[in-house]
Order: sequence, then structure tokens, then C-alpha cells
Amino acid sequence: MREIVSVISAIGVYFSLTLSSSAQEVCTASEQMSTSEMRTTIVVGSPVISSNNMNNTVHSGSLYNSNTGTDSSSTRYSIRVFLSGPFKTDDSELSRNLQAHIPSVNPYQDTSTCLSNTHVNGSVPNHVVDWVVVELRDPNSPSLLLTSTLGFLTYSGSIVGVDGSPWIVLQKQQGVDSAFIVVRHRNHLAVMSATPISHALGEVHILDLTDFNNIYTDFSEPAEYSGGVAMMYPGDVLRSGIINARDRVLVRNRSGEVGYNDADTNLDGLVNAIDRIAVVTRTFVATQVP
Ligand SMILES: [Ca+2]
Repeated sequence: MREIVSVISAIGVYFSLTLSSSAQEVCTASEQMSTSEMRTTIVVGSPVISSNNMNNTVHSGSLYNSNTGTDSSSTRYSIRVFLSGPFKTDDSELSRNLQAHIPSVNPYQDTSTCLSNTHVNGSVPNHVVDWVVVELRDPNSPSLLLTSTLGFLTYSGSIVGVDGSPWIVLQKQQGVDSAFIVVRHRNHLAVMSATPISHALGEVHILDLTDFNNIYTDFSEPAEYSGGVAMMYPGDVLRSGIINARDRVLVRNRSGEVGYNDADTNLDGLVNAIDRIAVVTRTFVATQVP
């Protein structure tokens, strides 16, 4: 609870979101959502702001669900995870060297298009390390995606809402009591909760993926383990689920590039030999997420 309070304090203000009417694809694997349905966006904790034209429609409030939803259909999660690339062993925090380059628009354009145009108005807050994707997976068949949303990973490892809320909000899946949670990052290998996490409404569900025991595995190390904490593997630059020569070639070809770049595995704003070595030393490591 102490951590949640500190996150609220660090944020200070809430941020606005925009969801474009161009979104045509489904946000969930289990239900089709028409464009007209997507236009009805509920901002929990504040008056509903909606528009027939979602282009440039700004939503603000304490909670935001990127899928359609209401107060009674949103489930909250407080999730913690570390990325090995920007992890600093001296203070066990994540580096914010990339902060000035983090885009205000969702960088995961390959995710469902209902998320693709999500952005913050103004710059990304300075406690943020990068954008991440959080997914809900079927408890009986964890390869099945139920719903997903975007979040900001902070330097302490906490994932907060891109609207400034201190937790992640996922659309309540009817008939689902618990579900696996997956965290994705654009150049690290995804991780999943070891067991299904409660999907009940009301309370905020806690998941600490910096604890190695809380990460799912089927046959090999699902994350790096160092200094008593677990961290997502860096180097899956092409997001194929395995770190291999194709990632290595891409990092080499982008050597010297500055700014926000998938080849920048340690998130310091520069692609160089450090990033290349990070990939080379983890060649053939694959995600354990089904
Ligand atoms: Ca780098």
C-alpha cells in the first residue's frame, strides 16, 4: 500500500487520453466490438465523456479502461516487474536515461488497434521508464488472450495507468474468476504470472513479477535472476519471442542511432556495443509465455 501511495504522489496530476475512431479491430479475443460500441468510453470516477467521433476526443479522470467498460466492469491490478536492460544494481531501480525520448503515443502499433492510438497529452511523466502492455490470459488455456491494456513502467518497477492511475485497469471478463497476467515490453522477453491471479472486482490485485517464484515457466529460466530479483530478458528486438541472430543483425545495423529505438536494449538512448552484447549473450533464450 505504501508503494501505491508513493506512486500517486509522484504523479501529482492525471493525464488525458485519446482513442481514435479509426480503431476497427477487436480489443479482446473473446468478443467482437463494433466501432459504435468503441465510441462509448467510460471514464471511471468522473463524469462520462464520450463522443460520436472519437478522433481527438480527450478523456480525463482517475481511471481509464481502453476497452469499453464501466465502474462495475473494470478490474484493477498493481503489478511490479523489472527489465534487465535498464536495471541498475547499485540502487535496484530502473534507469530513466531514455526519459526525454519516450513518445507520448503508444509505441506498440502491432497490438490491437483499439490501443494503437492511445497517447498522453503532453510529455510522458519523468518517473516513467517506458510503455508496456499488460494482457489477461485464459486461466485454463493461457495462450488465449482475453483482453489487454497499456501501462507505464516506472523506475521502481511498478506499472501504472497511462492516465495517471496507480494501477492497471483491465476489462472484467464475465465468468472469469481468475486469469494469468502477461507483461510485454518492446525489446524484452515477455513474462507471465506463475498462476492465475484473482479477477474479482473491487480490490486491487497485487502481482510482484520481480519475485522469481511468481513467474510462469514450463521448462527453463523464464527470466533473469540477479541480486535476489527477477528481471525480463533484454534483446528480443524483433518481438519474435526468441532472441536470435536476426535481433543481433538489427542491433548491429542500427549502431550509433540515438533516441527511442527498439535496438536500444538498455534504454539509455543510444544503440551501441552494449546493446549488441546484451543480445549476443542471450542468443536462443526464449519466452516461456505460451
Ligand atoms: Ca543502449
